[in-house]
Amino acid sequence: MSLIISDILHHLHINNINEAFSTGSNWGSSPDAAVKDIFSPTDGKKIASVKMATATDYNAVVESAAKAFKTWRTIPAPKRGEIVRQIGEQLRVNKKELGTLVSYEMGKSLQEGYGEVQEMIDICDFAVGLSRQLYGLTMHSERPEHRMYEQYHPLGIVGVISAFNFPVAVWSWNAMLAWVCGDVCIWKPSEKTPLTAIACQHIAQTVFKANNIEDGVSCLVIGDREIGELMANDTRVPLVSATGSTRMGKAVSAAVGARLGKSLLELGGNNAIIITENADLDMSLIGAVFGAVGTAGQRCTSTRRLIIHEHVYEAFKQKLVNAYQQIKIGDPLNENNHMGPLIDQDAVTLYLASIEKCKAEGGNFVVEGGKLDGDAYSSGCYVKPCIAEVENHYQIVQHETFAPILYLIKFKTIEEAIELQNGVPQGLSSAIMTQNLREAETFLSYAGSDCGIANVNIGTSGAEIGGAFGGEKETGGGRESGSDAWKVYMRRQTNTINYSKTLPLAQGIKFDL
Ligand code: UN1
Repeated sequence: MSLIISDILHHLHINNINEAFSTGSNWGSSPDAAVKDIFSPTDGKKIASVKMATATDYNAVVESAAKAFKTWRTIPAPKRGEIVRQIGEQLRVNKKELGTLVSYEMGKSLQEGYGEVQEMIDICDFAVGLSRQLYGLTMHSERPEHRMYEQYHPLGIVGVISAFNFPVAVWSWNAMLAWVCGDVCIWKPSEKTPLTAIACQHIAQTVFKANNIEDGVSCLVIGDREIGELMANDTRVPLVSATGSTRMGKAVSAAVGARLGKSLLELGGNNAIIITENADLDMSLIGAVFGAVGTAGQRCTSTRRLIIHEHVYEAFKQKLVNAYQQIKIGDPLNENNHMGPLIDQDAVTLYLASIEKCKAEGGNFVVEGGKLDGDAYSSGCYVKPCIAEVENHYQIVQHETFAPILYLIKFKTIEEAIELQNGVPQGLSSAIMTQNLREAETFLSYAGSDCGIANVNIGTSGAEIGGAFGGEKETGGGRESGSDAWKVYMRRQTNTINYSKTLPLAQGIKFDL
């Protein structure tokens, strides 16, 4: 086991990574559980060997979660919020170690690793406030001496399938809200990043235990696709929240839909920034470069396309080319580097294949890509961020490649820019850079961006937790984290109460006996 990992696990009081703290929510108890070796994309070293859950393990976890739900839902929401507050405190205490682990296991820069933990802390704070709200409405009844209102009850077990790129933050968006709502959670993290999940599970479990809450409110199941399939088909799991590729989301949605369960999908993006002739180009540059190379282009909100006005096209292209020459690529734990590796060799293969496809379709690379070799890049997962001039209709441009490939597209009118921005199957995030009110408001209007997120003078990535996060079209339509996203974790009940001495029927219907 690598030194970084053993130090961090020691700090977090984790003695055995193959135990989620206590038996009730342990995923790998079957003697026939397979073991998977995990390697860091930063240095290629083996991080750990993690047990993979079997179907029997999964079943035991669901039973423990179902049992825990019966008690958890009886605890008043503000008291549940108090426990989430304590989890937030523990995340604060362990921010440095957890952020380092995220960075080492996933490969994002240390700053972004810390940012991811901060995102968890922020959603804890949000959820604590929410635990004293969870408001329903009251309505006026059409009948005399009647009262109508609605209330929200917990759903039960929430299954959370998360991706490698935000190995812990996306879980926390779901888990913290679900917990204050009175639900219990079963988390299936990406099998590419199980250690950060194990660390968070230990932190949450320590807090639940200290508050004498029975096992099963926070469950972790590390396993392969089969576990996700079991969850999607399981009628004991009323809500499945899944983050990942559109292909995966379609499969989850079909399985959950077939049993009329609820799914919350946060799938691929193909995010563009429109840079108009009225943009502040220096500001636009920071937004564009961070959006494209941050997390090595592996955010679902990463900037994949720049749609640039013809009058500023050449000038902005030159700025980009200069900026890309300054980007330092290497060990993400070294804070001098802007960009770390891709997650694994498969991702590198996909990146290289996408560059070839782009060239075959006529793409003109103004900054060349390629794999990086040499001692500093020994894991084999480091690549160069690159930029290509393309047409929006190219197949490769229509497709989300999880890598730092940035496409440049030219436009003449704002209407054309919006059409290009919307002219892809995905609809997650979008942005416009302009100091012109008309352009900004057109972009935000009903005739503007068709995405779930539309920003002005901000890049496409780095959303705050306070807003609802998600997108339209092939992005799946789900909304997580802030605003009223909590409602999906609860069931709404409409209550009408008659305190009169008669029983009048609605719609004035007469029915006398
Ligand atoms: C994701 O890539 O799945 O807006 C989530 C952002 C982050 C979350 C990204 N706050 O870029």
